[in-house]
Amino acid sequence: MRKVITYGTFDLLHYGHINLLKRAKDLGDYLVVALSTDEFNLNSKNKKCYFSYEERKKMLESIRFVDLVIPEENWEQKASDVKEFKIDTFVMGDDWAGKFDFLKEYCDVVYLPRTPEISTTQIKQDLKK
Ligand code: C2G
Repeated sequence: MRKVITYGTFDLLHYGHINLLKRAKDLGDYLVVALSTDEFNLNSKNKKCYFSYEERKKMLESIRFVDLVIPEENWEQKASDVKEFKIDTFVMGDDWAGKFDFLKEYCDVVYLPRTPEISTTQIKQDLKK
């Protein structure tokens, strides 16, 4: 069984996230999503989420090609996650291209093209208009 992992905040879940998750799942048989906790978002990513971790987790778990959601609590956990969950492929959108190449020591590393025109920031800005 080929296992894939990806990381993110996934706030205001949108079709750009879904496109990423679908392509990530297509690279294996089992998809783990490491979901940024509220504390990690606030303290380390300067993101204030609209939905709480529990609400974002529930939404991700309802996506049929997501098999497991775990918490992302810090920047340093990726290598241990890859080992602990016996991950074959690490996937991120290409806004992160090159940033996680150190993981090539443990698994394949794939950066997928982002879906253009959509982002949580854009949604928030549009709704303000
Ligand atoms: N994404 C995408 N297309 C978009 C928006 C997002 O492909 N239009 C991808 C991002 O590239 C990322 C994933 O969807 O791979 C989740 O996006 P975010 O929730 O914005 O994730 P981010 O805040 O970049 O967190 O340790 C890694 C970080 O937790 C990544």
